[in-house]
Amino acid sequence: MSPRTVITFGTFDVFHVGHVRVLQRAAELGDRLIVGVSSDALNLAKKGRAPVFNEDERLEIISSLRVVDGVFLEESLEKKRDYILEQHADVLVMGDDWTGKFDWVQDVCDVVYLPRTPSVSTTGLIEHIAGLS
Ligand code: C2G
Repeated sequence: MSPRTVITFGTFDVFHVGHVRVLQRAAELGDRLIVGVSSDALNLAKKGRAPVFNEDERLEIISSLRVVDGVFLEESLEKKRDYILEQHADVLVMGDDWTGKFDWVQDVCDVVYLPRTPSVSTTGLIEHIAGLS
């Protein structure tokens, strides 16, 4: 049987334990894990602010993880199906803040939403460090 490829996407800015856990749990669903890291431009469009760490730094961080087998730059949410086909992915994994949002790729792969780790977020960390919370 051919290896089962898992794909997931995210900005992974100000890398934290919620990111580690979703990547570990995604990796457990298959034999290899490929991660699409959101470009700086996509993050700006999605969240209205530039990431703290730029896309090259975030790609470097994610590709250094033991559970990650490959990375690429995600430039558009609408290209999700193209990325899945290019990477020969069998299953798309996303955190449950995205529940239902990517069901439209179910014609090309399985789609799994995993529960988010509570009480930690990039936005919360930025506000904490900035002294706002
Ligand atoms: N995550 C999590 N628990 C947290 C925070 C994040 O499980 N406490 C998960 C998210 O659900 C997501 C991944 O970590 O699956 C990356 O989170 P973000 O960097 O916030 O990703 P996002 O900017 O939402 O980008 O194509 C979709 C996007 O690229 C997702």
